[in-house]
Amino acid sequence: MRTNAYRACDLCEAICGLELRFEDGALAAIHGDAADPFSQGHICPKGNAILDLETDPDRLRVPMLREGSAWRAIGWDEAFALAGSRLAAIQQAHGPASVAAYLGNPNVHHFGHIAYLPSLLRMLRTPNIFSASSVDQWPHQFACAQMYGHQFLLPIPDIDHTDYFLMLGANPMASNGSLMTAPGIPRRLKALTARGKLVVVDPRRTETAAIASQHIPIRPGGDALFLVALLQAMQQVSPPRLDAYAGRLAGLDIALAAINAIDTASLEAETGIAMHVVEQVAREFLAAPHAVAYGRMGVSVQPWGTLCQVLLQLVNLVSGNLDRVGGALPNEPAIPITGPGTNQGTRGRWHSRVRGLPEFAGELPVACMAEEIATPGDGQVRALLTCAGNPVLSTPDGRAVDRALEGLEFMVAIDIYINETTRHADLILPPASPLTQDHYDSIFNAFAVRRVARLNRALHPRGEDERADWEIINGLGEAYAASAGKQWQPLPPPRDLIAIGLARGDSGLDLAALDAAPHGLDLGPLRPSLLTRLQTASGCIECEPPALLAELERFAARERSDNANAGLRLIGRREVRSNNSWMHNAPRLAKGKPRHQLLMHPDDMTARGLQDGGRVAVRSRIGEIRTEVLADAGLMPGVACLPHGYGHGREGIQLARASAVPGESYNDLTDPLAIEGGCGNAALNALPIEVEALP
Ligand SMILES: Nc1nc2c(c(=O)[nH]1)N[C@H]1C(S)=C(S)[C@@H](COP(=O)(O)OP(=O)(O)OC[C@H]3O[C@@H](n4cnc5c(=O)[nH]c(N)nc54)[C@H](O)[C@@H]3O)O[C@H]1N2
Ligand SMILES: Nc1nc2c(c(=O)[nH]1)N[C@H]1C(S)=C(S)[C@@H](COP(=O)(O)OP(=O)(O)OC[C@H]3O[C@@H](n4cnc5c(=O)[nH]c(N)nc54)[C@H](O)[C@@H]3O)O[C@H]1N2
Ligand code: SF4
Ligand SMILES: [Mo]
Repeated sequence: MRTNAYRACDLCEAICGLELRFEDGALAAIHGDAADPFSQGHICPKGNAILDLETDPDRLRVPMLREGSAWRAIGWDEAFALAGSRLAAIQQAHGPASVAAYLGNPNVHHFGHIAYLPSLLRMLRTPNIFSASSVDQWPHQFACAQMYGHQFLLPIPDIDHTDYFLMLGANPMASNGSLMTAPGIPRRLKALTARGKLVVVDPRRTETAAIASQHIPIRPGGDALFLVALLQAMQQVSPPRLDAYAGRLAGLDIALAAINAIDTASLEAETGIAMHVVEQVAREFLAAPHAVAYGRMGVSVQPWGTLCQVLLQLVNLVSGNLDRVGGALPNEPAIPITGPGTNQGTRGRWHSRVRGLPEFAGELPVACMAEEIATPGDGQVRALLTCAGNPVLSTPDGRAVDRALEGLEFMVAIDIYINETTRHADLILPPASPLTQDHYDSIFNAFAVRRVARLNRALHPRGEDERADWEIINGLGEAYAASAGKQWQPLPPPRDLIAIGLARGDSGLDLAALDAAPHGLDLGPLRPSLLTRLQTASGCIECEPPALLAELERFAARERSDNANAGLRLIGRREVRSNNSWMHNAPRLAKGKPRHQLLMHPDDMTARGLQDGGRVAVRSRIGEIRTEVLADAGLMPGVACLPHGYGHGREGIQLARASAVPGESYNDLTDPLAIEGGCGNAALNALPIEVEALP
């Protein structure tokens, strides 16, 4: 018997609606859901790979206990009791800070993780909480926290209504969009380039740059200077257009004066971009009926991440496109993530023990996690909880993270695989398939380019010996509380928490309304709401946030490197068929030609005597990896490009398919000391490297 079921894909931020066909109860095929008003049938190869995830023989279903290098299945009660008592005992002996937590990217994609973890983490009372956010979007959140008073008052580019889209350091044709949930990026960008102009600023001619109206190659790390020059040029064309913000701006004059004081004479030498190109962008941006500037990974995980994100907000502001249709404006999600009782984006309430890095939003920068584990002394981290994270492949100096994890007294991982990170765990607690769980996308609906809502209902019950993600957190919470002499209030199932979340909002939606719309609901386009929702103490947009002047000062004193002779800089890339570090075990994605290679400009290869396809050693201050190099004339000379998330050759991982995928880890090269100055986000891109031919 055939049945169809509908659910949003939870693998990336695009939240495409899927039609899942079951035959005799077994998942048989997946298509894009044409009736989803938001995604309109869009699906990418990863959406189809859910078929592989569901049947993956390496996927764990029951708790696994490590004994030496062997793994043994154990019961859930035994597993919870062991984890709870070990974490509590270590804290009793060494204090609350001795237990740390690392939360990875998929947490944000599962209601059963994201809505439940905070209670558990609060009970642990540890300052040592780390996540993938500090190798990702922290500067974006930090800029918004400082300027608008909330880390999630995050203006989203109104991709469907803008006429001029200035895009820095993002490749949505491969990533499907980020902090811009927009399923069907190809369709949306095609409409944009037909209606107006897409300008991509990127060191590589990416898949997105290739379809853009204009590609402006930029030297990695050059964006801050480019944006300073752009803001200066915009003021030459027109005075700031501020009518819409009357009475609601603080410090703009000071900010612009500081920006205007920056010397841009070295623009072309440092960025590779000529001043007349900047002037052209300034004119066109201001002439367009609606325009928006947006920057993602390429500008956040580099040395000037926060500065770039603040400058981007200012570009939208002074052109009058902030909080305006066709510009950048925050979503008003049905389940609010801003407003009273939410974390606005605290700062500096505590500092990391070893390097003294300040907390942001309740977390410390993950670039300092390994040293907190490896450095002896009072407050040393001795036990770790990871949830849906693979820091060995995803965070700076992965080999140091590897060694640090090896030295832990106890590690428990909520994860579905025995991989590069979880192989160090004493205990792995695997959640049941997400398809067995009710899910509401509380995060990506909030970053969507339209106001949308969708309840994803469980498609079948979990196996009897399996546990849902939220049940695991309850189990862990209860067992830890019992050992630590604390109280754990078990959290109700997702449907109940989703209903509570909806009731906190003002969309008027409830569970019944969502249940009645299995393909999701479209509530309309983005609307201006930022000015009425500002959460700054002044009630104004803080145009001159503390980070800006400090960062501009540091920027003015930067070491200038001349594009022409500054050596090679490494940048990353994403590719349609991979998802960070964890989907190379899916045959549908891993098949076909290898995709792990280093890309270099042919001139740079010739200068080093490198052969197309040849083996090379890539070295940074931190380490060396070996891989193959391919010529790519679409890269700026002086730039090399490597995807992250490879390196499955490490011992002891149980991923039959992924282990056979070639490629080493980008983050065996990245430098934990390379963090941007605003909030401590890792500067993974613009990494100085050397490349040498191997025999
Ligand atoms: N050099 C370089 N490094 C990068 C980046 C880069 O561009 N360049 N990108 C950074 C970015 S943006 C991110 S978000 C991070 C990601 O960093 P991480 O989140 O640490 O890494 P992932 O590869 O997403 O690993 C996800 C983990 O979750 C597990 N998992 C998958 N599904 C589930 C589930 O449903 N439940 C549970 N409990 N576990 C699950 C997987 O087995 C895997 O262990 O990487 C960062 N690292
Ligand atoms: N297929 C696929 N999709 C994904 C993911 C995946 O792993 N695979 N990961 C998901 C996650 S966790 C995230 S956070 C998003 C990220 O989504 P995006 O940010 O759109 O993705 P990236 O490919 O990292 O894009 C960064 C771009 O910045 C460029 N770049 C590097 N350095 C610089 C620089 O100094 N200046 C400028 N201007 N550009 C620079 C790179 O060439 C690259 O094109 O993607 C998500 N979607
Ligand atoms: S674009 Fe993202 S949400 Fe859509 S099918 Fe692909 S992975 Fe899933
Ligand atoms: Mo990410």
